[in-house]
Amino acid sequence: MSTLTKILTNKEVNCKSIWFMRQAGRHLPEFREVRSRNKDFIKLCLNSKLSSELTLQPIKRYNLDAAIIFSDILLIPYALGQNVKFIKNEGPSLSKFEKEKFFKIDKNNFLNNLKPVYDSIKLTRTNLNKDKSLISFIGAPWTLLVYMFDLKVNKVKIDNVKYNQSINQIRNIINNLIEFLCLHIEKQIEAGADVVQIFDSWAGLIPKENLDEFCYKPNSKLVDFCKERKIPVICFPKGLKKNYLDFNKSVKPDGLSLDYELDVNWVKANLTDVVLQGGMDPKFLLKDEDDIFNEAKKYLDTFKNVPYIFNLGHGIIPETSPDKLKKLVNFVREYE
Ligand code: 1CP
Repeated sequence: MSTLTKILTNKEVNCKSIWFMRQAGRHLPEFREVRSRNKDFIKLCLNSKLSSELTLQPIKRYNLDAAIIFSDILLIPYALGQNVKFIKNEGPSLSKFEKEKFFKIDKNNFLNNLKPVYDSIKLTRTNLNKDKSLISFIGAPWTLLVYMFDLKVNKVKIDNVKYNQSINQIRNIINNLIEFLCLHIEKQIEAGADVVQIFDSWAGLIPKENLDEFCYKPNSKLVDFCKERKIPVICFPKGLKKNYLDFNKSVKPDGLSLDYELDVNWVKANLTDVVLQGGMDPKFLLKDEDDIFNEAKKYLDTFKNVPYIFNLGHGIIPETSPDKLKKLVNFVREYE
């Protein structure tokens, strides 16, 4: 059993487990090398052999306790018929959402589009040591909506979606997404993933009065789906601030990934009955070693007597030096 599974299922305390969000990707020269030869990012994600190789790159370099499959949350809108492009230095750009297409897509068609992800998981599992976890992931429905409707730009646009699309329409889209996300989770588990992480990276944009409906309930359905299959599940509802408390009470995931805005003492006092993960601001990795270690120490000391997985409060920033990250891994492993 991996250290990650031990902590998530047995709530083990003082068991060290380390992995990083976005551990595979742009901060690694070996990733940039592969990427430079593969200009189409979606195609790269759907190349089982390469995506498996990319998944294992950070394991080889840092000997982390878990690999996270190299894929993207936006493969879901892609597999549901929306065109997805990644523009250099700008991020993702999706073609206009087409309601008729979205509600018409057939399940077999959807799974067929994503088959290379499942093949990549199978391939990775055979090459990954048994004592390491293989994490699969999805984006939560709200976060997918943010990209599907291009809502990130400003808050006015979020109100637009609320009032232009009727609330009923949003409900239908979210419910349809949940069905397809469950299928995707199921196939990833069948292929050999042993932990699921749900990224609700834009949960912080949801107006308070809609949190239950757009965030807690959808996450809860996805968490229950994993629990029924006895697969540990970690949620990352980024930006919720003190609403992390209500999220934890209503969703009850096995693990809760902390973002870098949360105060560690508030977390320790309020987020109980759940395994905690992460929290440290990834920007610290751009500072001196002493600053990095002092910040890591804060998390390790505060969460010494509770089940805790070391990670960051969001993904690794592309400018991060792999040498510094390696030093952080060594520091965490050796710290008592
Ligand atoms: O241009 C490039 O080279 C592509 C960069 C890249 C990579 C390496 C993107 C584009 N996605 C990924 C892989 C990826 N995405 C992983 C792989 C495994 C790992 O963690 O190492 C994961 C888990 C994701 C998940 C993801 N994609 C999230 C959730 C996590 C988070 O960071 O909040 C989100 C929001 C996305 C969307 C996305 N994909 C890529 C970009 C540039 C973005 C947009 C981020 C934004 O809008 O700020």
